[in-house]
Amino acid sequence: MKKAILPILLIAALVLVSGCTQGGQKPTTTPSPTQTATTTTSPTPTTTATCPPRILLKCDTGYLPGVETDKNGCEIDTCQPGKNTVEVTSSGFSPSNLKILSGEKVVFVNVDTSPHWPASVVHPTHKVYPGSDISKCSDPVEKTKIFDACKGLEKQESWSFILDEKGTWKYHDHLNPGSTGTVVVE
Ligand SMILES: [Cu+2]
Repeated sequence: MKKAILPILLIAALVLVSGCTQGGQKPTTTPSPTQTATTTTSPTPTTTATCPPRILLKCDTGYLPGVETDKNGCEIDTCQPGKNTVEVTSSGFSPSNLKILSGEKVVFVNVDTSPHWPASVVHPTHKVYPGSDISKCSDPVEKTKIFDACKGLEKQESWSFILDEKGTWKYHDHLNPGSTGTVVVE
């Protein structure tokens, strides 16, 4: 009996071993990981590529930030003259007629390359607006209370004045007395 069982056990053991080695090889066949890495990201069409980048503008005294649309439909940031801003150009004051309420401030900005000197009429004494007088320009305190820039404004320089007195007030450019403008204070 013993002799007959031994070969059977040996064969059974061999089958088991070979079965184990075969089965042990199976896990070595790694699953193909190529299925997950195939999502193609196509670049989205850039419809805004032609518009320049928006920037945060810091506007000068007398100007307010605004937005305009150019011919390409792009929004562009701009600085526009404020409600009571008078630009001084080579051809005069713009606007040359301004209507304000008593106590409001008017800002004069020289947008010309040569200097301009806004001041109350009448040239050369500048005494029409109440309290104004060109002789007060030498007093550092008094000159802040008169309708007179007391100097030529350089390019891009601004000067502002609060008008409290109601009425129609004419002013001029002291460096070019023929250039005049009007502020109506209501
Ligand atoms: Cu003058």
